[in-house]
Amino acid sequence: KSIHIAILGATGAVGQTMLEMLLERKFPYRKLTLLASCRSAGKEVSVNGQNFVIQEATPQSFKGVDLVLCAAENDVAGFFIPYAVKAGAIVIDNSSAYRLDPSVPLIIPEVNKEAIKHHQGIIANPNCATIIALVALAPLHRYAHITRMIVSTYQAVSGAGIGGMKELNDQMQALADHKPIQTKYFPYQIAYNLIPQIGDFNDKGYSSEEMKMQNEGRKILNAPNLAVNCTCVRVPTMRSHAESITVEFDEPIDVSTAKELLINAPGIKLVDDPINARYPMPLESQNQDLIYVGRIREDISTDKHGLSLWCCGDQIRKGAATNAVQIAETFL
Ligand code: 11C
Repeated sequence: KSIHIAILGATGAVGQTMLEMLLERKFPYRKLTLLASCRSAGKEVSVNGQNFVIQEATPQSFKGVDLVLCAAENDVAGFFIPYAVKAGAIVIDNSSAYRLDPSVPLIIPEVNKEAIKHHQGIIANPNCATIIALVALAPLHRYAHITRMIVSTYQAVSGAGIGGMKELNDQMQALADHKPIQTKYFPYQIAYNLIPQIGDFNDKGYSSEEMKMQNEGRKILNAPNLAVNCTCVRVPTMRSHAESITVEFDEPIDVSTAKELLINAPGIKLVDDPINARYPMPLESQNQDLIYVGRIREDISTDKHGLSLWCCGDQIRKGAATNAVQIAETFL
């Protein structure tokens, strides 16, 4: 119990859930420091009857801290993390600031835990949609290498944080009350709508969220030539992302082999009984840590060893906070 942990960005959806996951998973610690901007300093957070007081993050906050779980935005993470590393802490960072830095391991424990050993103080937590896809695909990739992925995501409003969840609830209420709706976290009304933009577009017309699937996927699977085409869509679900994925392999892999591999894989719940209308759905996969996988079927549009599947996972938990705490657990 000698570890002093700090959570940077402790008031956001991911930061709060990191705290809950540390307590739920009984992570041993000596001291827990919650850091956020000066606006939140002095506020109390209560989890399972335990109260924690938020402190203002400053460059001096990391003295004596062993482990930092960072749930801050890129600019805040990029500012504070060098101070934390300099103070001797190991940082597990959920922002995208360091994910593609070659000296920073990008880790999903079920997929590439062994890469942690190369860390130099910072370990990056991947994007939530990438984590959910790769937990589902890694057991198949170990059997036959994936050469190409076509992905469409159906991403919950929690990806935009507590404000995004409130915006969906508020819009639903306003529409029910025949009142005008407000938009702040999403560019358009999200209630009863789909928005095919998450992040900014590049010159080829792909959003930053779509490019994360390619760039982070290549790094995590150690597959620099992996071909990825991704379309990311914000949908009016609360906190579980869903993904439709079609993959090509370099060798044959049939549906029953794929199911066998997935049923025995860590972090996965196979829900695949279409005759009885059983398949993964966001409402069933939220508020827990497993990635639900189903609808596994042969890709009938190709003779290149293709499979299609559908998966869902809680983006705040396994897509962010739980994955970060699992990385921390590998140091115990
Ligand atoms: C979303 N995936 O659903 C985003 C949120 O790179 O960690 C997290 C962005 C990231 O909006």
